[in-house]
Amino acid sequence: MSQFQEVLKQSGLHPKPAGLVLQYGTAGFRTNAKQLDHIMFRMGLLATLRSRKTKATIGVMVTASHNPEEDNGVKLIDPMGEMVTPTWEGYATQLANAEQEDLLTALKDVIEKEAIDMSQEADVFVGKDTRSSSASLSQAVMDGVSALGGHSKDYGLVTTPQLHYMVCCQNTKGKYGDATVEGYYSKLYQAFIQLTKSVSNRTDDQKHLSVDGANGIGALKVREMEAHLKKELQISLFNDGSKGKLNHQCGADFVKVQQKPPTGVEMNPGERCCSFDGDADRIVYYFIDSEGQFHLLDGDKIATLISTFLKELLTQAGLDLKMGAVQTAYANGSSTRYLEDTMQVIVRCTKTGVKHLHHAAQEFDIGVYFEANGHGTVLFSKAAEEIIQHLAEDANINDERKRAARMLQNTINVINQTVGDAIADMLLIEAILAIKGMTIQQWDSIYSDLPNRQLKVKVADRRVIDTADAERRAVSPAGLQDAIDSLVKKYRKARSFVRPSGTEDVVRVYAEAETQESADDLAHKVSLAVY
Ligand code: NG1
Ligand code: ZN
Repeated sequence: MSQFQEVLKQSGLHPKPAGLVLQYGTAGFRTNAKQLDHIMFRMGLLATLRSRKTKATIGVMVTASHNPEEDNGVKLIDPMGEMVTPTWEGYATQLANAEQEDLLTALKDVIEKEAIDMSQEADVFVGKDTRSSSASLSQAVMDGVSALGGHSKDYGLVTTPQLHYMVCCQNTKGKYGDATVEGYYSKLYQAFIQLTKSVSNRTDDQKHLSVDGANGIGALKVREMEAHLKKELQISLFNDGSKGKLNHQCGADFVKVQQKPPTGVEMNPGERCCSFDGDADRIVYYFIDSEGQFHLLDGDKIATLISTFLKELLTQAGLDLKMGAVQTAYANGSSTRYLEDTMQVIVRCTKTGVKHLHHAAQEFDIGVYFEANGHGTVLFSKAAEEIIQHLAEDANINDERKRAARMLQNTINVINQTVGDAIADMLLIEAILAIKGMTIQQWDSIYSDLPNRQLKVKVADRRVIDTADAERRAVSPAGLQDAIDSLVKKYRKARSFVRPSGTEDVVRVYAEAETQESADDLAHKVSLAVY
């Protein structure tokens, strides 16, 4: 039977509901799991084509991250672990929306446009999160791969960043690490142990961290990782999935947006806590102080901590490498000011969505990128990695320079350069706090966040809002930006913007101002202007 006949036959088992239209958004397709079976099958087809085109292994991750348990989603991962290109996002949308009888035509269209050699081998790595729908949906992806004659490897339950890591390892022939879950842990924990080994006299309190696993995949993976950490990090795991519902009243998104602790976590004053999201690519830290007040240390605070650490190491190592930080419009104004004015770090602002930040970060020797919501990582250019490695191996330099170069090397190894990774970021942050002998309170007090508020507004069609200047200004509908500007003028130290979400059918409103009351009030008034 020809490949196309097989596709036709198999696609009948994964039929598309007539008329259903979905869009490949900021994080792939994401919606109620019941609408996704045909999408998964078709993404299996597309990943197979992408693999043939790139002559490399492609990843397909089944997850809806921080969305509710009832939702699911799918995202393609390109050869170096990065997101697929905009052209292929377009193909994804075309394939997803072709009615059943038009599927082959849509498929052949991609093959023709991209001049794909169908005799080429195709390899697809598949991973899934803990949602109840993920098992059958990831099977649908694999059905799509095999229908088109590709090979799939099922990694089963993995975090999103673990699958990115596997794809990168496979395509760099092991240079990035072993493409196994064990290889991932061993790379990370060895770097963590190296980073922390010179820190003496750490008390049990300093080694202790409470982790909110969002009742998801991150919880399972933290458990697996823990055994390797040789008590250098002692984790109390909450929301491990044994009782609660995925992302419900817990997880990084809940904590960041609600600005309050998750349920299910026992918190004592001054203790470090962190929350992962549903696929463990985001992390935020927090604590309550002795007065019971909640303090959030989000992606911006994480970026600041990491940038400070790296800058100090570069100085100690005597290296003149260009370091930059990349943020989005959601970054707290105080963090941008601190990075630019106090730290003298170059800051770039991009549109929301990891691919934009990742891309901008690649322009530096060392690019630290974080979304305020806790998704982020550090990228080192190949040249920077080589310079650091040479220095670490140079017999003619003093101990301080050598120590700094080795720390930079271990930072490269502990961080997941393919994508934001809650586990990798957690290990780096814990190592930095240990090395600097810093408490979470001291970290928090590096700068004070401007009070802020994020709201969602349901509108008939969110696409009527068009933005410019890295989403900081609305260019349509006419008059909206003027309305926002005149509202902002009424508050001190205020800033506000609106943009259509790429993952939910809502418009997001962000406001910050000198007081929480002002930020809340401004966000509310801007929401009314959006209607
Ligand atoms: P949208 O729904 O486009 O705002 C959200 C996050 C993004 C990104 C994606 C993917 C905010 C304000 N937005 O996108 O930063 O993480 O989800 O998960 O946090
Ligand atoms: Zn996520």
